[in-house]
Formats: sequence, structure tokens, C-alpha cells
Amino acid sequence: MTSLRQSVLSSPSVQIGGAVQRPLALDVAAMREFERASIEPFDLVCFSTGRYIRPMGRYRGVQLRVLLDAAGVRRPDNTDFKRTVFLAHAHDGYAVTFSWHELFNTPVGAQVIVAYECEDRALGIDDGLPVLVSGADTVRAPRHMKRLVRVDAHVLGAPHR
Ligand SMILES: Nc1nc2c(c(=O)[nH]1)N[C@H]1C(S)=C(S)[C@@H](COP(=O)(O)O)O[C@H]1N2
Ligand SMILES: [Mo]
Repeated sequence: MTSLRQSVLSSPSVQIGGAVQRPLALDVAAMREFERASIEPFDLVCFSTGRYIRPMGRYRGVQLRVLLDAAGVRRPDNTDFKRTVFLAHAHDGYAVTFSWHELFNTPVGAQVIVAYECEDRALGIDDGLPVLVSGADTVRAPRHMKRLVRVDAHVLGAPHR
């Protein structure tokens, strides 16, 4: 009983929704099915206060853009994907933004991962599982989001060619 309860509790799921072809709900096991990606260790620093928080080890997980592709962000027959932004929401209501260009059309995207391991150890809820982290940001704490719950695609602006 306890172990079943424990495994349910320790397997949070991330939803990919909004303007996508196939909304997804992925638990950690499902995320592990995708190609693995890692980012280099870094220092966690708060943007607002400049406070040094702590050193972070090597995170491993799946690129956010891989999950977005799996959900079908780039829909056939239109060019909406180019004016799409993504809002990522955490369990506590914290939210951060990414743009389609940033994730798919700049070097930043390769280092935006949904992490389920750090230093070859599985993360737990207390570590923030799953952690959405942007490994190329100048100051890392704002987009080091603990307990990601969903990412929604929003199409802004007007149609174009
Ligand atoms: N889920 C969640 N993640 C978050 C935040 C938050 O409020 N909620 N704040 C961010 C900011 S601005 C900072 S400075 C750090 C704070 O990290 P700490 O809570 O480990 O000290 O978490 C980042 N990740
Ligand atoms: Mo912060």
C-alpha cells in the first residue's frame, strides 16, 4: 500500500496543451521514453535580489521542444507556430514564458529541459520534480521552475504568410 501510494505521489505528470494538435499528459516514465538531454552544472542566482542560492549539479531530462513537437505545435497548413508563445505553469502558480523562436530557432532551445535527474540521481518532489530549467539563461533562478505542471501554447497576433 505504502509503496503504491508513494509511487503515485512521486510520479507527477506534465500536461502539454493549448494550441497544439495532440494535448499530452506525461508522467516521468513517459518522459524517459524521449531522447535524453543534459545541461552543464551552474550556480543558481536570483534575478530580483542578486542572491546567490546554491550550486546545481548536472540536470538530465528531455528538451521542452521535443515534448512540444510530440504534441504537434507545428501544425500543417498554417504558419501560426512562428507567432506562438509558451506559458509554463508550476504547482504553486509560478509561471514563466518561452517563445517558439527562442526554443526552435535559437541556441537557447537546446538547453531548455524538463529535468527528472540531477547528478545521475532521480529527482523527487522535494527536489522540485519535474524541474523546467533553461541552461543558457544569464541569471538562472527565474527559469529554474520547480514542480512544472503544464505548458500551454498561445498563438499571438494575426495570420500572415
Ligand atoms: N515553482 C516555483 N519555482 C521557482 C520559483 C517559484 O516561486 N515557484 N521562484 C524562482 C525564483 S525567482 C527563485 S529566486 C528561485 C528560488 O529558489 P529556492 O526556492 O530554491 O530558494 O526559484 C525559482 N523557481
Ligand atoms: Mo528570484
